[in-house]
Amino acid sequence: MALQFTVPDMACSACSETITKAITALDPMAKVEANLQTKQVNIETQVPAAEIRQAITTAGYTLA
Ligand SMILES: [Cu+2]
Repeated sequence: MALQFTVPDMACSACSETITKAITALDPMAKVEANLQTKQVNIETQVPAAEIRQAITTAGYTLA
């Protein structure tokens, strides 16, 4: 399942790293692409969107 989220407070590569790790902690097989310019995070995962959202929020980021 391909998910796409916008994370406006993802400002630098440390942010995208943190977000990527939060997602891969849930699903080690997940493919995560975070774009700092567009603030978009594209995720290919089997984990339900609600859980991915939760992980990003718990990591300290806000979803648009
Ligand atoms: Cu940052």
